[in-house]
Amino acid sequence: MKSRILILGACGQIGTELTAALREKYGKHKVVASDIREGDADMMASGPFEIIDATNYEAVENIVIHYEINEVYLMAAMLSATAEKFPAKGWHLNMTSLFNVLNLAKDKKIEKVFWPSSIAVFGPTTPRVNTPQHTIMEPSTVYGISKQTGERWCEYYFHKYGVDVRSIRYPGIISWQTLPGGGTTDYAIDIYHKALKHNKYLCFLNAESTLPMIYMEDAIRATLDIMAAPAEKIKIRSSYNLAAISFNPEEIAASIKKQRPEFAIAYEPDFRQEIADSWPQSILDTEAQEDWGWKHQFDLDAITEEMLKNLEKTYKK
Ligand code: AKB
Repeated sequence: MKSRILILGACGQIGTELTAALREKYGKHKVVASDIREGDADMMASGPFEIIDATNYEAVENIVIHYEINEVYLMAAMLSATAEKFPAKGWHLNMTSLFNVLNLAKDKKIEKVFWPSSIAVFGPTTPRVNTPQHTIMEPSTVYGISKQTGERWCEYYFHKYGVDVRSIRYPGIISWQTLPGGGTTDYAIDIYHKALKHNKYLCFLNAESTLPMIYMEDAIRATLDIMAAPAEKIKIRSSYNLAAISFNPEEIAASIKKQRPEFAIAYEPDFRQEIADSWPQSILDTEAQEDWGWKHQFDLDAITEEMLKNLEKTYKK
């Protein structure tokens, strides 16, 4: 029986830690990592790795056949801020890679797909506080439009072709191992780096920009849990709301100041402010809790402690 996993976009922020977690859970030879460039030394040494462009159907299909892959995690994507600068490239990467994977599953070349959606599927007309699973969705960013369209296609492939596709609407993800690239929520990682390096941070969002966020360890656990759940438990085949915590730049700065009283924050909002203003401030995730038992563990102060402790070690190396 085929029983191998392929991660497309394994060298990105989520892909790096997801690869490590899947290799830990299933064994290193069961998990093939891939990206358009080589990963760091840990990634390359810890199991099979292939250079693949996720938008190239034949390249992905060849790897699926060669390694007898049955599960694909499609983590390659262009995030909100970068996709505003390169709309056509963002659309191409985010949609073509998804169709490639959905079509492999439709043709029974793979059995299960994980595809990440985002809080970016919501827009300025969505209720911003306690945003429910089912609500108005009129995204105003290229990234959000691609994620909302992707959700529709996932649901369509499930209903029409029986594709076992599972998805989460990730909030902003906070992690110390790999830097994010091109997102609007990236400030919530950069702030910890700058706190350690300079004791001050110039934030590209204003003080009141409350957004839903999650610690990487929680996000990885949610991803493993939704993929391990029995198929009948996954009742939503577009994408699940996933909540953890919500905070604004002033609140994260206050959390850092508890450990580093001399830390200072200033604000200089740029084009990303408009993106943040179009997204929810907090999310309701009743369906994820009820269907597959989701519950977050890390609150803001626990995240701050983990981030400062781990980044400090990294900078001392
Ligand atoms: C971004 O900021 O673009 C991402 C996201 C919320 O999906 N982190």
